[in-house]
Amino acid sequence: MPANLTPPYKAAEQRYREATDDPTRLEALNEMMQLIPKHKGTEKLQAEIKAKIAKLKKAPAAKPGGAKAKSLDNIPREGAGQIPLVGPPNCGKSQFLKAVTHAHPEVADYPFTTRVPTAGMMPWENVKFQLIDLPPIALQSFEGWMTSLLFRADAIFLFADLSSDDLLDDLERALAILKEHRISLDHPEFEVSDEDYSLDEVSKRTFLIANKADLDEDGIRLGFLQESYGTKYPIYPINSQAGEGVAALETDLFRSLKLLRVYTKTPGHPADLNDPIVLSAPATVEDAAYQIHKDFAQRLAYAKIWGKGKFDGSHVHNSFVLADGDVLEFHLK
Ligand SMILES: Nc1nc2c(ncn2[C@@H]2O[C@H](COP(=O)(O)OP(=O)(O)OP(=O)(O)O)[C@@H](O)[C@H]2O)c(=O)[nH]1
Ligand SMILES: [Mg+2]
Repeated sequence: MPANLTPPYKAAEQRYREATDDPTRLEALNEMMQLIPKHKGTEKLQAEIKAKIAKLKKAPAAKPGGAKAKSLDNIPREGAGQIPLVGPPNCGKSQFLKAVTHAHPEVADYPFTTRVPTAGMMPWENVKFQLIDLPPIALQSFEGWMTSLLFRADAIFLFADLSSDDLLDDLERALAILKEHRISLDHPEFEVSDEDYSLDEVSKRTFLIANKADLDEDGIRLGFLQESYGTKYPIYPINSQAGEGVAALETDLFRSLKLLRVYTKTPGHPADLNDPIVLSAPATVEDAAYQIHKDFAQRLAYAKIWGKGKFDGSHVHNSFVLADGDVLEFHLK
């Protein structure tokens, strides 16, 4: 996401992507049009929003009582990021979810076991990421709702099966199917420029899980994977049955998403360090207030701050840029 799209714009875009009916979509698009920073870098995106508004205004209203579309993609976002588990059949996506969360997806030693999404929370330090187990990415199992879910993802965990001699072909096939649905999986440091940003295409930062590492004892298949994908993705050899190899992935995920945690306190009381507000860096005092409540940001006069390299309790204004670990005490107008 381009850095200069503001939190209110992003929130409106999120509402657009999550909308399941046209009036809500139209309302969100109008809001996005009002909120989008107006400069050359967003001209293409502005034109796209305008075109979508025009199209929706022309579209006939849905007939009341018509069949309701399935909305399997509609999983409310929780925690510090929503991360779908993506990959060919039988590579251990459900087993991974089972190993790192409290969820109980069906795991079986044959392909096409998973048919509907299952969410689970993966804890890391004092934050949690929401993982979503999906049906495999294959022609016979790919459904429309998966596209919208993947469009909204904060990152992707892509799976390869180290027990299979076909792992490279299987991965290539899955990536080609995603590409057909205008989803490209990219390097974690890849940033989409303003000019390339479009509501109809996405590029997602991706972490490649080389699963079933226990079944590749000599590391030969891992070597093939590294040769083909090592410059494109960071690769994590993992044994999902034993839950081994996950720590490096979790730490890199937090860093790569460029997240930071700030804590709030009320006067005379310490902050609750178990309950951070998680923000995308760079983030300001106003962004933190906005995350608590939209109105809160508008009513904010100033904040007091505690943190590394800061004088305890010094006053800061709304545009002050926060660091991971800062503690804030909000004062309203
Ligand atoms: N040895 C070993 N087996 C694994 C590992 N991860 C998964 N498995 C096994 O691989 C098989 C497939 O696992 P699933 O988690 O159902 O695979 P999936 O990717 O969810 O499959 P679909 O739902 O069909 O897409 C099961 O028999 C698992 O027990 C692993 O790390 N090591
Ligand atoms: Mg599965």
